[in-house]
Order: sequence, then C-alpha cells, then structure tokens
Amino acid sequence: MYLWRVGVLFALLGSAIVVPATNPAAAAPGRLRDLAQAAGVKIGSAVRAAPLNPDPAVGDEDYRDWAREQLSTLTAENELKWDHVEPARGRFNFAAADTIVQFAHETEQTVRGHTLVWHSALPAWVSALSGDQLEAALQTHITSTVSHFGSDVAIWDVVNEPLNDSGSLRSGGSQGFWKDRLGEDYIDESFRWAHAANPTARLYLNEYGIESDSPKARGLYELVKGLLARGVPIHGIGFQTHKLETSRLSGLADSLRRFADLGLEVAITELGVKLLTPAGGDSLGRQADVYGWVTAACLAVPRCVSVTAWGFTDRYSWIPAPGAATMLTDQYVPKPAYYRVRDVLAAGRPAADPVAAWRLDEPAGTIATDASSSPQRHPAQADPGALGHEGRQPFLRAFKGNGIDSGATTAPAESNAMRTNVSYTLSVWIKPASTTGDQVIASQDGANVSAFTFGHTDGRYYLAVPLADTTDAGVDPQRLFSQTPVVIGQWNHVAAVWDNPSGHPRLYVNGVAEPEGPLWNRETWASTGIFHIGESRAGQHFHGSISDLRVYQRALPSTEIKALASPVVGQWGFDGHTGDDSWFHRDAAARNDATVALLWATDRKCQANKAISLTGTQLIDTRGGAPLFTDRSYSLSVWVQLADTDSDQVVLAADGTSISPFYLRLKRGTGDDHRWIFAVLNGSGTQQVVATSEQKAEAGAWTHLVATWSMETGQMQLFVDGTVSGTNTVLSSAAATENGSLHIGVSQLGNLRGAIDDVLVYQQVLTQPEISALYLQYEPSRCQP
Ligand code: 9MR
Repeated sequence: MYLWRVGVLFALLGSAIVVPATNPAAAAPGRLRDLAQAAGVKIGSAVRAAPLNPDPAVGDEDYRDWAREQLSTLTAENELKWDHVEPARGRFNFAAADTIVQFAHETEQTVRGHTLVWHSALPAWVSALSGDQLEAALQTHITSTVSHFGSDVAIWDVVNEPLNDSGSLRSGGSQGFWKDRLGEDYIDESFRWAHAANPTARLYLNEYGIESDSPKARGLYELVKGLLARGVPIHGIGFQTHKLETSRLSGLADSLRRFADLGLEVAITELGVKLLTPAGGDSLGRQADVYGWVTAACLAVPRCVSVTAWGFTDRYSWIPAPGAATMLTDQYVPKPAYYRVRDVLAAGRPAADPVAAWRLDEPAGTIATDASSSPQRHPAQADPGALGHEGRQPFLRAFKGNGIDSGATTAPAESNAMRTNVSYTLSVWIKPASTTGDQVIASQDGANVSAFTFGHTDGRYYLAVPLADTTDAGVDPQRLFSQTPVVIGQWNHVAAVWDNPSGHPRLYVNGVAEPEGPLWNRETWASTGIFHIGESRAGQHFHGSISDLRVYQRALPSTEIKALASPVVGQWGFDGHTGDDSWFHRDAAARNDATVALLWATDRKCQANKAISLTGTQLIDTRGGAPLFTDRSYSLSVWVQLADTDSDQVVLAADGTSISPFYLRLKRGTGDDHRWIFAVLNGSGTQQVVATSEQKAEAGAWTHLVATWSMETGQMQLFVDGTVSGTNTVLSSAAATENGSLHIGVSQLGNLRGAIDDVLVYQQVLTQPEISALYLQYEPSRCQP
C-alpha cells in the first residue's frame, strides 16, 4: 500500500509557501481515478520512463505507486517524440516508451501517444530533409510508430502545436518547418497515415492558447472544420492548458464546447499551473483554483473525455520549484490543487442543460452549429444563404429567414432533439423583419403535424400544441398568444414553456411573463421527428433573424428566463469562471497582451483576488471581436478603484477607425479637481462630446461608474455611485470596429493604475432604477477601504 508522506509540514521556496500536510477542507476521500471514473472522465498525467522503471535501482517506487493508484491515463512526456523514437533514419528505439506502455497496461491505464508531428524535438536528420524525402520519412515515422504499439496506444496526438497565436499555420524558421517544407497538406496526410496504421485509434490535434475565444482558437476551429469537410480522420482536440496561478479561465468550457459541437472529443492534455516567483501570498490557493476550474470546465462538457496534468510531482516536472506547477511537492505531499481536483471530480458532471441548442453564428456555410451541452448532438442543416447575417453583437453571426422558403432542419438521424410529452422550454433571440402571415420560429415534427409550433401571427407570439398527431380538421391545436405585440427591427428574447405537471403553457417576451395560459390537456403526445428552425413542416417560414436557440427538457422558472433574456452582451467578472454561465456572451475572453503577469486585487466586497489589479502596464482587452454596437443604444457599467490621480487614466475604451468610439475615464484636473468623463465620438468621427461628472474622482475608494448613450434621443449620461453626475447630447455615435476589442483599463490616453471589477456591457440604455440597483446590490457588503 502506498503511503503519502503526510504529517510533514513541507516548506517550498524557503518559508514563503507551506503545504499543509492535511487539508481540513478536503471532503471527498477516494482515489482520483475512481472519482474520475464515476464522473465519466479519465484523470492522468505526463509520466517519465525512468522513475516508472520497475527496476528499483532505476525507478522510483513512490512515483510508480502514486501513478498506479491515482491515474487512469498516462502520456509519455518525451519518450514518443521523434528525437527519442527515431534518432537516426530508420533506426527506431521504443524501449523507453515501452516501459510506460507496459506500466499502463499492467495498471489498466490508457495511453495518449504524444506526439507524431511537431516542429520541436526533431532530430537533425529530419530537419535536413525536404520534399519527397521528408514526406516519405514522415509517413514511415508515423506508420512505424503507430503500428509498433497497436491497440496499446489508443489515442495519438498526431499533430502538435501547428498554429501561430494569430490563428494561421506556423510558417518561417524552425517553427514553420512542416508547412514550409511540405505545404498545408501535411496535416491531412499525417492524420490519414496514422489512421491507416491503426484504424481504431482516436486521433487528436493538440494545441495551446485555445482555452478562450482567442484568434488561435478561431483559427483552429476553421482548420478543423476544413479537415472534417475533407473527411480527414480526426477525432479530438487536445487543450494543453499550461497556466499560471494568476490565470483566469473564463471561456474554457465555452471553447471546449465549441469544438465538441463539431462532433469531436476534447481533452485537457497538459495541465500545469505555474506559481509566481517570487511567491505571492496565497499562491497554492490560487493554483488550486486554476486546477479546479480546468477540471470543472472539462466536466461541464460531456464530450470532454480526460484531464491530464503535465507531470504530477515537482520531483519530475518541466516546471519544478520555484514554479512548482504540479499537484504534489517533490516529496509527494499533496498540495491544495490535489484536494481541489479531487473535490471537483467527486462532484461529478453537471446535468445536461440545455438538451439542444444552436448558436447559429456560423459565418457562412450550411451547417448550423449545435452548441448543446447535451451528450447528444443535433446538428442542423440550414438552407443556402440563411447563415452569416448580422447578429446581436458585432462579431456574432445569425440565421436570417426570408419568410418564404428558408430554414434549418436537424438531420433525420439527429432528430427528436426534444421530447414533447414532458415539460420543455424554448428560448430564443429573434429580430423579426415583418409581421406578415403565420411565421414559425421553431417546431418539431410528428408523423402528421408538428408536435409544437412556436412563432407569431397577427402580431402576437404563440405556442401551439395539437391534441393529437392528426390532420383531422376536427382537432384544433391548443394555442397560447402573447399580449405583448411583436416588435420588428430589434432583437427580442422570446421563450415558450410547456409545464406539463401544472398543465399551463407560458410565454415570456424579453424576460417578462405574459399572463398565464389556460389549462391544457396534459396528455401531450411524444414526437420523434425533425426539429425545424425558422420553419415548420406545414411550410410556414420566419422572416427575420434568429440567434441562440436553446431547448430545455424542463419548465424553466421565470428567474432563469430573465437571465436568458438579459440584455448584457459582455461581462468580465474577473472571478475565474469557466464561462458556462455566460455561454453566449463569450464572457471574458479577455487577454493580457503584455508579457506582464496578471495580478489580482481584493474587490469591493473584501473578497481576495476577485478584481483585476492594474499597474499601468497590463493590457487587458477582449478577443474575438467587439462585444457591442456603439452606434446603437448602449450602457457600460464598471467598478473602479484608483491607486492615484496623477494623470489621465482610461477605464473603458473600444477600437474605432482611428480613435475609440467612447472613453470612460479619469480626467486629471488642477489641485484635487479630478473628474470622471464619458466621451462619445460622433458618427462622422469629427467631434468627441463629453459628459463630465459633478463628483470629484478620488483615489482609494471603489467607485461605480455607468455610462449610457441613447440612439433615440442622443442623450449621454454618466452615473457615479448610482446617481446621475454628468450629461450631454450627441445625436449619432461612431461604430466600433467589428473585429476590434473592448479595452479594459488601457488606451493611448493613459493606462489605469488601480483595480477594476465587474465590467458589464449592455446593448440598451439602463434606467435610473436599474443603475441604482446595480450600485446598491453591493452597498451592504461594501468593503471599507
Ligand atoms: O515537458 C517537456 C520537456 O521535458 C521537453 O524538454 C520539451 C521538449 O520536448 O517538451 C516538454 O513538453 C511539451 C509538450 O511536448 C508539448 N507542449 C508543451 C510542453 C511543455 O513545453
């Protein structure tokens, strides 16, 4: 039986970090591998052949014991790389890798083969080749390596790190080796050769820097879609996930899900969390947070199959102390990260919710992306020209129906996206283009009629459910209408609920409940047909845009509907969420572009590490495109704490053609006469109109700022701590650049020194009560500086 060296207070980094020998908060006993199995995921690590060696003179018994007891999947850290496996042309050496594979075999662990094609770890003889010679060498290498292990290595990282941070294929220098010498095809070919050598192996592309909605993640997404379209045998995407204790993982689950939605497996393949050096205060706590978030993000995505750490003890790690990136010290003492991973695994996977969903933001093409968190995928085929239209946010695309013959349908094999004989909820954003005729937003087929239709007619929304699956004219559908009229030309959230136990149907428009429907027959029938978006089997079509359609297999309460109907189009809480709760908002795909480490500050509620600390050098901006249209009504809400008032400093700004379409910032004055200002660039880009706060800005205290601009009236308002403090008027406002960013605490006018928290961006003008509420909800627990 393996004994951890517990009971020892082990000090890392001198006395800076002390790993407690036991963790009082550790609630879930059990081995990681058992808990992982119960959660339907594998837990693993990169391992090295030397300490795994069964010969006690070579191996490390503690290392072997821990790996055997705790892990269910192993990755050879280096032993399967080209320089190890084929150091000279045609001379293969599998001895070290065999040690690992043999160990895994004995302990019933799976093995991830890492990696066949990488620009690094290449022997000199390969680098000297080009053209046909290189192609032949690559094919031989892949074929020989994959064949050698057969079914003992069931998963391969076929291609490793092919992309630049910008999302294009690496080219130039040693990093561009494969593409420059073989052309882009090398990826297709490599997967095909690996597949031929072992047709049952799961083949992965492994990459780093794709853990949020980054240009690299987008580039990879397009690359993978191309591979799939060409029939290349790729089965999974590995997310390396090398992180820092200061990393935030907003968007990880979202990014995993986006690739899973292409029908692929996803996996965390190289998790490690490097500590700050010199050590910060609660380094191990922050490290545990990151380990926990990553594990939770994987569990949140049913097609995420494993979490592999890049080493499990600092004794054998590519980042040993003081970076100390693994879950165990070099004496095998578990750190808080170990207990956190254990607790998260013990909690298991969250329930699938929603059961089907379509983001509908494919830029072009005909496959409507299924963004479901359900293990079942329901990809929909859209009619030509229906996708790629303007969405709710500048970077977000939408489906647009012509009202005549366009729609999207699930494939027959993927039909029955929802069950209609039990409770369900449909949630959708739509921008109607007309109120002509009977228009259907969504429906699902029965054998003879639609099992439900959700749409609008005569200017009112409706949910219709027929009593029976028959075209018999005597059987009218049950139909509930909204009282709120359909408004054309703007995005509205509409939800329909069938609450089977109560027998009441319900409709919600923009988060507000319509009067309750009458009692319906609760014997609703089960349909098994095709799900339609923007159309019905009876030939009714939707005229206008549809985005973010979600199907839940339960009656959502009004609080959840209200959250789905939230006008928030961007939110940055800086709390480290994985993105799930703001899935469609692309929450906090914010980056720090400088090489400066991110730092965390105590927030206004006295919670440690829950606000972002800025020293004037960090560059925080959003990725993936502008979150809001600045030439339409909008509001910005943010909490800010100034370290000083020594110069002008920007809180929020956005990318425009030359200057930001708005600035929310500090304007330094003379003496102590410093003010907050909200500046809006007019539509022709010729003038910045400024609203200046009556209140003075001071360093030290947390301040709540809200800026609003109304497209209808041109009114600009600046609120400080819940009350209006400055106003002005500008009748038009410049547009933000579609692929630009929202900047947080940074611009040419001066970076912020202090802290920022809870940035919220709305595509509408907030009312005074809403703004007071935003301010007051924090007031009772406000931290006294
Ligand atoms: O941890 C690995 C280190 O021991 C090797 O020297 C290095 C070069 O082969 O590779 C390290 O592992 C890398 C992995 O193969 C790919 N993703 C990044 C990892 C850390 O650099």
